[in-house]
Amino acid sequence: MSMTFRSAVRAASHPFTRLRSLEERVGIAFLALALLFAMSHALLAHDFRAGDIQIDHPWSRATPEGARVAAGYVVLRNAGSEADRLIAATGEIAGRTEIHEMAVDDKGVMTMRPVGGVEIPAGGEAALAPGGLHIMFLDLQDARKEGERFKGTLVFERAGEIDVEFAVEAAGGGSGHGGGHSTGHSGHGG
Ligand SMILES: [Cu+2]
Repeated sequence: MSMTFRSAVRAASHPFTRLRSLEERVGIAFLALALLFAMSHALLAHDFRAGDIQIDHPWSRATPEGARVAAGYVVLRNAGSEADRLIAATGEIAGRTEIHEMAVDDKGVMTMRPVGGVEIPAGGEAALAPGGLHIMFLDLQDARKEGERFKGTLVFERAGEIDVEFAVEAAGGGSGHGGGHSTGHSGHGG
C-alpha cells in the first residue's frame, strides 16, 4: 500500500523519469536470480510423476569400458494416502533389470540380494541410493557416458508403469562407494 502510494507520488512529481526505485531494481535482480536458479535446477534435476508417486531424479553412474552391470538410483515420494511399491524397472542399456539391496554381512563383506520390491509409505518416501537399495541393470548392451541419459521404465504396484530417463553421472563420484559396488557386482556378469 505504502509502496503503491510512494510510486504514485513519484510518478506524479517526476512523470518523465525512467530511473527505477531501489526496491524495483532489487526486485528485478531477485526475479532474475530466481529464474536463473530455476533454470539451472531444471538442468541438473529432473522428475516424473505416476499417479501419487513423484519420481525424483533417476540417475546412474557412468560405467567403465566393458562393464556388464550398472546401478540406478532414484528418490520416490508418495503423496497419496495408501502405500505403493516399486516392483520392477527397465533400462534400455540393459538386457534385464533387478531391484537389489546392498548390505554388509557379518564378515564385513559387501553383498547384494534381489528384493521383491521397494515400499513407498503413504505420505512418505523411499530412496534408492548408493550403498543401499538400487536398480541393477544387468547384461549391459551399451555403455553411457557422464552427461548422457537413457530411457527406462519404473513399474509400481498401484501407480502402474511410467517412462523415465536416467541421467548418467560421474563414475565413482560422490559417495566414495564406487569401488565396493563394482567389486560386489562382479558375480553378476554371466
Ligand atoms: Cu546390485
